[in-house]
Amino acid sequence: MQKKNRMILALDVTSHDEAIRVVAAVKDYVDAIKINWPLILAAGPEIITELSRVKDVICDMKISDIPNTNRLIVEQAMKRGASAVICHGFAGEDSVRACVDASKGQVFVLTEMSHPGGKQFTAPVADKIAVIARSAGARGIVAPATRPERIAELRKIIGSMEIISPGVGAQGGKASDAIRAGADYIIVGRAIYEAQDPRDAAKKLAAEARNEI
Ligand code: O7E
Repeated sequence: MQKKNRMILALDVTSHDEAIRVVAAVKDYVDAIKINWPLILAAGPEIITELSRVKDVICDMKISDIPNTNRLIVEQAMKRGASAVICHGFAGEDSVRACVDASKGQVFVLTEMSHPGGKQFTAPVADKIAVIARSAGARGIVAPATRPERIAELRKIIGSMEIISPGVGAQGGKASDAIRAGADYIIVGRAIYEAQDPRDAAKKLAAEARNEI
């Protein structure tokens, strides 16, 4: 993933053709595409391979199982062309390590979730999860753009590992705040793919993210 636009597209659309249309419109303004269950279930896992021909694909299955099952999931995603995967940290360090091993380090570990409910269970343990991500050898963490002060705190724990940050736009976070707090990339979904002009929306958000280096 080339750090050019500092933005990752969250492609949570539920049709193959819509996914391809959105990607064609915004590909110049995003550095990677994150796909989650809605698109994988709607379009089939072949969509990973198809999109990987256009951009780096991050498979966001929020993997959170025992180590052996995690390994099997990650192997399938990587085999189909994923550049990285996202796992939860609450299943424990051995489960995170299984993802790290199966992806050769290309894992982002989810720490504190961006939605209001993220404060209930993920926030109190987010610092510990960041420590696990670091000691397991993950590539980076996921931290909330809706609480930029938490991005800054988590940055102190993980040092130079990467931070990717969802919650910009539809969830109320601001691209420039997240980048200024220490995020390497923002993750944006609805504010782009539900916009009247997705290309223009992506262009503006990428400009905001880039200008806050
Ligand atoms: O709100 P949107 O439409 O911009 O979409 C945000 C995307 O980020 C969506 O795919 C959602 O599943 C994801 N996300 C969060 O919104 N909050 C989190 O705490 C974590 C994620 C996530 O993607 O985790 C892995 C990056």
